[in-house]
Amino acid sequence: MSKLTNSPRFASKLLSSSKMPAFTIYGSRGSTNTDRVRLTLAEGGFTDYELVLLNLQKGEQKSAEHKKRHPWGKIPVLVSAEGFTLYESRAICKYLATKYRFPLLPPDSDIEAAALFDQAQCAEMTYFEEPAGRIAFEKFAKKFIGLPPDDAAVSDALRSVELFFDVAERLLLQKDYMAGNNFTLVDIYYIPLIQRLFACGYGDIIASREAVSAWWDRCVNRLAIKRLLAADKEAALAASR
Ligand SMILES: N[C@@H](CCC(=O)N[C@@H](CS)C(=O)NCC(=O)O)C(=O)O
Repeated sequence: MSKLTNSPRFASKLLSSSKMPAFTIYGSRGSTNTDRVRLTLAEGGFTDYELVLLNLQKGEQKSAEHKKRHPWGKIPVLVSAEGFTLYESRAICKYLATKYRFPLLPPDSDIEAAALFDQAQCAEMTYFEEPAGRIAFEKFAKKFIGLPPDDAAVSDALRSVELFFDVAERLLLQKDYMAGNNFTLVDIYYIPLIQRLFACGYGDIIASREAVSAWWDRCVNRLAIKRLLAADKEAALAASR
């Protein structure tokens, strides 16, 4: 287990300050679910937290200690200075955006906008995450555990992701972002797995669709997101040298 500061540079120095951070995020290097939370914090400009990295290959997420934080033994988990514990990346992102007032959610007073946000979040979780996650697992994660990808599973998942973005293309011709005309958490939710699609050589799924590609550019060209992604890329390169 290693403790990092929240510096935009993923590989940063050990905490030396005695001041208690507002909360700790238990995550892992290269975890798309952890990155969803890190991107939310970066967009909110929030830095008063500690990132504790668990080594998934060593099974640190299944330790009795971690299972007290996450009963299914997964990451990410947030533990506040007061001891409030929360798991599930999207629940953590929404909690953070609400508590620290990041402008990433529709106002509660706009019932229709809030419902459209929920709808967009459900679409991302139901139709996108599973096939995109399968591709990331087969083509990316399996490399690190020395297993070959299941090519049939990849082809099947690719078909589902293509179909998903055919629909998204039509929707994004009518609006700038997934939940409407404002950038929200739902747009952030897509970023880590789409990055994996690019890393696995499937970026054309995004680039070949005009409205989807324009949406993606709008998302990744946001200053805070661009900075975090660039710092992670640099850290990953340094780690591979
Ligand atoms: N739906 C959960 C998924 C959590 C999850 O599957 N995390 C992965 C890392 S990205 C994990 O902990 N894998 C290790 C394991 O399953 O043992 C979320 O959004 O937080």
